[in-house]
Amino acid sequence: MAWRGLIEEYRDHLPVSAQTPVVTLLEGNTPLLPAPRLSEMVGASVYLKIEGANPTGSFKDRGMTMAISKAAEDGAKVVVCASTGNTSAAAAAYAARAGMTCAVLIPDGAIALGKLAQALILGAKVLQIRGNFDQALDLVRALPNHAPITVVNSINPYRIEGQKTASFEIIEALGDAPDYHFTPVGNAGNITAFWKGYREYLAAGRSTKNPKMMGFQAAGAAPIVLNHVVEKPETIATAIRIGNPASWQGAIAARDESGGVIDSVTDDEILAAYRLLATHESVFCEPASAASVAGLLKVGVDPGSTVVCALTGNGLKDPDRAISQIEVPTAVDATMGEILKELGV
Ligand code: AN7
Repeated sequence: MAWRGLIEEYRDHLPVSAQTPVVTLLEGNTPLLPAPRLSEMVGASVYLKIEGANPTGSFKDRGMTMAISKAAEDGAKVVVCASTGNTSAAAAAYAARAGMTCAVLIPDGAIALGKLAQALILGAKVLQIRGNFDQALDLVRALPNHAPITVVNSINPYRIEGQKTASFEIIEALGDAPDYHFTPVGNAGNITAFWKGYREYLAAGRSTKNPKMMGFQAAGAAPIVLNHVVEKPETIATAIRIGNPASWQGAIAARDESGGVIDSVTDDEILAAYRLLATHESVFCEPASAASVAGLLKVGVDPGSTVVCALTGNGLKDPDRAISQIEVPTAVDATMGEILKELGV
């Protein structure tokens, strides 16, 4: 049977009813791709959860189908989010599908070009604020006090509900939970949701164990690792350039309850993992996503264990970063002689 989107597929595990108008772009059901070369490097069975295969190119679609469906059920006409980019693209897409107005607040000049293009072409009202993500989120939190508007950031609990379904899919694909789950941490909704999904499937008898939750922040934006707010977060992984995560407590709980780790990786480590994923595993993800694999390469795992790394967003989101990592070819003459000379074959 054809995939019906994650609300229909996981209805029994989600806070929806027959009255909920389901707003879906058939998100979810993303590949869990074996990673043979990484597996050899770390001495374990490594799988990549390709969340960039979602309709708008990131895991945010999972939370957004829930948030917008519930907003529609409540009769909302206008939704808003603060975003480092992917949430704004997802909110714009699902709001457009539901016939709602979507407003997004993004940090001026600090989101990847593909994400800005998406939010704009999908018809969102985009406000680039002179400030960072944390300031944008503070404004968004307060907006409902001033106007009839529904916040669809992950402080909206329906977002976490949708995002937890990625863990259900992982357990179904592997036949059980993995031993370790590596994921990037920005606003920390993602690690909170993955952990909720694993716990719920264990409680439902669908798995026999929970994984250790391994979260990785960028070194210049690592408030949870440092145990204090970072006023001026900096990293090339703009998706996770966040200094005061909304789901901070959720991330701590995931770490402590699972016996896991929240650590940081440098921009150089992130970029090395980003290139390695492309050249060794044929996966072009965005830099923030590569933080999970950078984390795996940094801390390692017990030999022979089963490991899932969440690759949260598509590489095409951030074309500028990809181009900055390679040597851009110069033009050659359109003759066979030139082509053969250049190819060296
Ligand atoms: C590709 O879009 O926060 O820890 O506003 O886009 O749940 O925040 C994006 C975050 C990882 C971190 N990977 O997830 C936003 C936003 C990618 C992301 C994260 C984000 P959270």
